[in-house]
Amino acid sequence: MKRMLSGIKPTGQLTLGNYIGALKNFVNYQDEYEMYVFIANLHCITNYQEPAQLRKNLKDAVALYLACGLDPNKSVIFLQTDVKAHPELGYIMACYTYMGELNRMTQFKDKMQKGEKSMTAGLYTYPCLMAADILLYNPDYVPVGDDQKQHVELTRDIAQRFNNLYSETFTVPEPLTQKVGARIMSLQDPSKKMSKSDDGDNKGCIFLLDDLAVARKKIMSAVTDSYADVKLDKENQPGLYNLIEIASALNGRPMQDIADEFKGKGYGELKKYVADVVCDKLAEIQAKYNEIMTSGMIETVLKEGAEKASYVANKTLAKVKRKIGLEIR
Ligand code: ATP
Ligand code: LTN
Repeated sequence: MKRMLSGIKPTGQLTLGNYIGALKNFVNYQDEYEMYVFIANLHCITNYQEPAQLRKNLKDAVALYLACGLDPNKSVIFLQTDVKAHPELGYIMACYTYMGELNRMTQFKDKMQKGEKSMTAGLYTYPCLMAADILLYNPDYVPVGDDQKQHVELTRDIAQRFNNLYSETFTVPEPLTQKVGARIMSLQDPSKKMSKSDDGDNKGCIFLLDDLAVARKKIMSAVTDSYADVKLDKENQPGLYNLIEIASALNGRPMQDIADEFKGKGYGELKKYVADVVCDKLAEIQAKYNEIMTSGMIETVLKEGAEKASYVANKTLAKVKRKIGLEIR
């Protein structure tokens, strides 16, 4: 069985973008692959998080993973800080990464160009920790949204560099992105990714725990265009395209099918359809979430996950340290 690994960084509440671009796919993959999924809590603190809020976001993220269908009997689900090998290999990986490579990372460059003030060293070196997160488990595939592909490419480069320098140690992983839903856009500005952090008033971003009426309103007031003709035209009608993509990703209907059904009808009707699809999905997820939050199962899942993950991660770390010459025994 091929192995797959991915992580989510819950610096805020999980969004519909996270669900469509990441979580939903993990759930589909867990039957076919040996799945490792973790909450990247160390990655959260590259910028300041209010402690109580962070704690809540982390617990919510686990509950939502489970509510969305991730099954602890099929997947290893764990918290990054429960496996001590992550920061240790993260430091080691930083010693096999060049500053020039980190300078080229788009996510970092964008933040720099936007003139963000609190650029921490943790943010700069985070692709090294991400490489460690991945390489500790030797996965064949890393399912990610479009924006994370570059970091997985860097991970491949670091793995190859290490393998060449010593001997075959790491599996060189491949990033895996979906065709539909790899990049869900903001409902208010379809040229920008739907993101929990970029949006001042959150009108462009649907959260998995949004009140259904609020989510519906966000969709009904999504920015579209003035062509007044439902068509699949990503270039000229990106807002409409995004709405159709959201519905298609959630109910599996081909995008063209949905566009054809609403041809000649008003945008309002299409929006209502998309809102129904989204609200049905949110209702299903939220019902399970409420059950899980009161069940006490989160602690058990994380404890078992940490044990299984540590076993694999510690073996890889020991091998790496031996090869480098860090061990004297
Ligand atoms: P931010 O919203 O602050 O930009 P993020 O949501 O991208 O952060 P994560 O929560 O770590 O950061 O993302 C988890 C996964 O969800 C990643 O694989 C990411 O690519 C994917 N993802 C996030 N937003 C979207 C989106 N709008 N469309 C598709 N996938 C997304
Ligand atoms: N960097 C990712 C989260 C992340 C991750 C990983 C994803 C951290 N470690 C390992 C896949 C594999 C993000 O910001 N979305």
